[in-house]
Amino acid sequence: MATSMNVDYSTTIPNNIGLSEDRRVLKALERWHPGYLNWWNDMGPEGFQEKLVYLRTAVSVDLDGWAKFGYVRMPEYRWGILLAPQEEGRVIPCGEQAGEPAWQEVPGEHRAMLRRLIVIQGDTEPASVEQQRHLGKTAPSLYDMRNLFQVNVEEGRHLWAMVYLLQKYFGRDGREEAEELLRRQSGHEDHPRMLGAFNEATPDWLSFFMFTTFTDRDGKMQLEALAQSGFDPLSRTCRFMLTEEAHHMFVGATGVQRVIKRTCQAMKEAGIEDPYDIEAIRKLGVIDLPTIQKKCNLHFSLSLDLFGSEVSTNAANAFNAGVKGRYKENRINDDHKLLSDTYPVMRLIDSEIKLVDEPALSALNARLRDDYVKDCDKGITLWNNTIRKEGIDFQITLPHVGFHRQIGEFAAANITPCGKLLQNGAWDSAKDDFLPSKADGDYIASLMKPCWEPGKFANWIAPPKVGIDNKPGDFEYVKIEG
Ligand code: BYC
Repeated sequence: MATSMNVDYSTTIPNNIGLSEDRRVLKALERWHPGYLNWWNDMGPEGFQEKLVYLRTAVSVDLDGWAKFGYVRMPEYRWGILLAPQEEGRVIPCGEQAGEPAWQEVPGEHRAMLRRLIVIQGDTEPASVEQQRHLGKTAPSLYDMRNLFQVNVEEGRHLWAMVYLLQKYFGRDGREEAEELLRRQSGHEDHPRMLGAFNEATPDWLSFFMFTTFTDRDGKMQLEALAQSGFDPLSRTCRFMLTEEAHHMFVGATGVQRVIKRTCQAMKEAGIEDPYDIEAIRKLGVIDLPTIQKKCNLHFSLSLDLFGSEVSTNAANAFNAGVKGRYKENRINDDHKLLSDTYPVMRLIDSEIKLVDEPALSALNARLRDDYVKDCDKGITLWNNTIRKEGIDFQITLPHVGFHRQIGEFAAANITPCGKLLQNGAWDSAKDDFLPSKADGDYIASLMKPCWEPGKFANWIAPPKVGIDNKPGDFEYVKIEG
């Protein structure tokens, strides 16, 4: 049975973990706080730190009514540490020790592995804020600007969540790692962020929507896997983070959907039927569907790299140790040990892509990635339904998993979105058909002009169906003046 926990707002750091009684951790977090605020001011949303933004803040971990809405200046956001309630009798869900009581403290033998996973997870959160910091200036509406900032402050809270685990459970090296999380920077030459996709630029709003569709969804899958950890504080932390994550993917999937809708509507108004008549469509000031497909190809492939190698001893060890489970581990009906099972993995053998049975333990990254691809299909269906409803003959598709990869089985190969292997020369000349070219980027950049009048939207994006917190269409989500 789950026990509920109230959130204490009396300390500088709101929490439901009894921080006021845990002086050591409270002190450590209070020491880290000014550095975090410096980081937020230097690397967080550029140009809007003093503005009032209509944000939701987590005030409880009860699924009904866990957030309250109100105007906040972002540096004054109450970044809290919130864990899902402890489940009595929870057990380690997988691996050698499956069925034993979940750990409430870090088991010595798994300390290094846990620390690494927590640091990697923590590193992605501030990275995304850094990647998106310049987007406010070109927001296509106050509604979108507010959603961007909501995502940003929550990624900040997710950093707090990981830093809490490091400070509470990893002593001195945890404190050092917490400092490093503020020191690394997305795209920095000397101290970049840890994973590839978090060092890429997010140059425009379509990229932001694709990122929140695809990369945040990797976040969801990784958090789901860590929510299955036998280390209970990590599991509880990730379970609450997942509540917030859902909104981020909503922002992404509906953002792209609204871009698509506006394009289709503009095409119809102008009597253009051919979605490949790019020149004519761009003259309407909207983003043509083939370019949207290229952006989808790019962000999907970058996000697939975040699953690591398809066949991985790191992944096998983490599962075997009980520190990272599979997606929905607790609902899978098997022995949760996988010692003699196999799993079919797509591999490149003698220049052919084949499904090969691999030991299931080593194939866990591939399995999580397969679950991710299925989950991505939901977003794609939403987009294609919109295109169909608008009566345009076009479909967005997910590219082949081997397309444009930097990590794992397909890193050395050139594979088209349809799954055809190309030689280097052929790839070089075909690349711009698959991925956004410089000209595509320049065109999208030319559309990125601010549109900040309440209730107004830039020409290239349709308004949302409903407002945030049921607010009316002309609600002032960000108070730009004053
Ligand atoms: N880039 O056995 P391998 C999110 C390294 S997103 C650079 O293939 P493993 C969010 C790997 O570190 C979710 N390096 O993979 C979204 C290792 O190096 P070392 C973030 C990479 O370890 C939006 C070597 O290659 N959370 O939350 O099984 C906004 C061999 O590793 C990459 C997590 O990722 C890469 N892409 O799996 C905000 C969860 N891939 O140690 C937030 C925690 C691999 O040998 N992380 N390498 O030097 C993990 O579970 C795993 O570490 C990984 C990699 C899935 C990342």
